[in-house]
Amino acid sequence: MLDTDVAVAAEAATDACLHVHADHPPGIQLAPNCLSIAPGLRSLSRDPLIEIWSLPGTGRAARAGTVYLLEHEDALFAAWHRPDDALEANTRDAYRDLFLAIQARGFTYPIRIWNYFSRIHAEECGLERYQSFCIGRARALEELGVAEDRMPAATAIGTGAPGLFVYLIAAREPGAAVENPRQVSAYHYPEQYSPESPAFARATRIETADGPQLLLSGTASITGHESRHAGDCPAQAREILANLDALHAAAGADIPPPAWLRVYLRRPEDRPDVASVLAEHYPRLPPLQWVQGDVCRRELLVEIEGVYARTP
Ligand code: 3EB
Repeated sequence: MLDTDVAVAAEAATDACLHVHADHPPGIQLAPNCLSIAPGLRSLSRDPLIEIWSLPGTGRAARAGTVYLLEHEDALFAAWHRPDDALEANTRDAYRDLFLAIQARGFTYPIRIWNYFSRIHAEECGLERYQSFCIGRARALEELGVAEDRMPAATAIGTGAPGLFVYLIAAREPGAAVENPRQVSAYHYPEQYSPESPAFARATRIETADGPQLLLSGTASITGHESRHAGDCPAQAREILANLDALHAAAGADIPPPAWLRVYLRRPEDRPDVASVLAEHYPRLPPLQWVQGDVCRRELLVEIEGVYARTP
């Protein structure tokens, strides 16, 4: 069982946990049964503990150089951070180090990956840093022999914290990659967005003891491969919801409704408009969480990710 939540009041201290904190000094901490990551995000909600993944029972904490691990019988949490800003080289190192670490422990398949780095639109070696990130990731996957269409759901968001954070959840069996019929697969984007295409699935479907779950990638106002509704945040939010509904349909009728959604806003002042769009769309609004973050294309103002899972 893989339990997910945006925040809970109290969880049993006996569970192996992956915690993500906003508003904390950026870094990674490894306690005996908990891997805590503060990737430099700014929360627009009150609770700075923005994400919890838990597995019943104990996990084994280990550190191998820049890789922090919490290994449980059923899953492996892994995180990587380097505060310097050479993004292409850092990304290549992060993916190589993380994939070798999970493979060595028998958790060969990442089912969800998060990437956060600073100055996402700044130039580095003649490219926008998001493109440097895509190149570093592609090079590492090439070296590792991992095909881009084998990759899981992911997030890549610009923050204010220097350096690069990558963390993931890995399993012994692969999840099922789900693509969105309204969008070109990211790994087939034309070259105009990046010399090396982004390697991620639109969502990962996993089977748990509590039933199937759908782990959504960060989803933006893109159809085909093009950004839609430049500058119009509410219209972008509506396009995203159409994308989420299409993904839900593609993933299977047995997938439950969203257990929670996280909204990344480039401009915090867009929150009331986006909140209205969400409230109109969902008959029962899932728990929402609001975070400041820069989406990888300048014209995109909002991105949404989350988990579809049965809730108690
Ligand atoms: C997009 O659909 C928006 O490069 O890992 C979303 C999620 C985006 C993950 C990534 C990029 C990534 O292209 C951007």
